[in-house]
Amino acid sequence: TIPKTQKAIVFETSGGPLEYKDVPVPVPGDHQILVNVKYSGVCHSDLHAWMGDWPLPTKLPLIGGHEGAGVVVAKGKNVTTFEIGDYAGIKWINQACYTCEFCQEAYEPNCPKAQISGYTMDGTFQQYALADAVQAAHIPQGTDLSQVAPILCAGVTVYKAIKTSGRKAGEWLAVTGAGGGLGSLAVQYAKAMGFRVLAIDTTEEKEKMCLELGAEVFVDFAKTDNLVARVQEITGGGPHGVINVSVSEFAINQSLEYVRSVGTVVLVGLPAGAVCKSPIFSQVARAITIKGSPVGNRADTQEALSFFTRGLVHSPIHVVGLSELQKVFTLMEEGKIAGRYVVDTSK
Ligand code: 8ID
Ligand code: ZN
Repeated sequence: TIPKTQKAIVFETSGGPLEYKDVPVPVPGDHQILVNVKYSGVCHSDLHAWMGDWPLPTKLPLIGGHEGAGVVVAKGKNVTTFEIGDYAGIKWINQACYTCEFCQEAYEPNCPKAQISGYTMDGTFQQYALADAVQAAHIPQGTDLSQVAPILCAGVTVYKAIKTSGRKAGEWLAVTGAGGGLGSLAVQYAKAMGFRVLAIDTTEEKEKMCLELGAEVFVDFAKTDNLVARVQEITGGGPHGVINVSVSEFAINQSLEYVRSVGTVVLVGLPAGAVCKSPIFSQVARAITIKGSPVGNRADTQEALSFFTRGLVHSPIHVVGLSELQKVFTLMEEGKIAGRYVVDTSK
């Protein structure tokens, strides 16, 4: 039986108090499933949403979260692709229109009518959350729901970003922010896809983790005087591609300098108010490509999940109760998280 009320983390104003309290359990619309969220990853985008630091307003009051893994407990009358008891994943893109020019070409993250979990609608920092049945991810029975949660945003996003780079197996791929949530998965997807991975981040804990996850080299940005020269030296002229998942304008602009000629820089991390400033002479003469990459579509999601299900990537997670979300945001703000925090909604 589905309860009438449930626990959630709610904020009324941007950056305002995160209240752990009872809220009503939502009722699914005709096209929606109601998911009993067991675990939700905590993405740095949730911190941006709470702070309200992007030029896109959130719904207020808001229940954040967009890496939710759980069990379908109810569904609307038009839903034919999920049954009660199925495992489902709630992603950043909760719903799209499927008719605009972008949806027609499967660029659902660019749909102007897309609904975003934990941003334009309530997300997964609650025990029961809604998802559009077309957009919700199908997760195989028997999957560890705490482990799979980060794949639903971090995994999909970095897998898509690596594909977007258009780079080939055997080439060097640098990852800035390699020790964080997206980065720790980017290192593994890149390795599984045949790249030589150069991980950039700081602290010995993140260095150890990145090397264990398959990075060939780790460069500590806080301990390296001339990072551009060091990265070019290690890679014999610069990495062929860079996946920027750091929350640092400085790191992103630096990647334009050390990337190899004819290389590709992919922008994923979204530091507030940041500008990517590419010197035109250098970009033209060195034939550098710069691409932006927002999450992924349904096919990217199922592909990214398949890498996980086959054991090619795993999530380096720390599990805490949903009630401790504030603590997780504080650690994230301080750059102290190696891997990903996942909240257990039952605590
Ligand atoms: O669809 C998208 N484009 C998308 C999807 C999901 C997340 C974008 N994001 C964005 C988030 O909003 C956030 O801005 O990607 C960024 C990273 O998210 P995350 O991985 O969840 O954040 P994290 O776990 O805090 O990791 C960030 C890492 O960057 C490192 C930190 O040490 C941390 O490990 N870092 C920083 I800050 N400065 C650095 C620097 N100069 C750096 N690493 C290398 N060089
Ligand atoms: Zn995210």
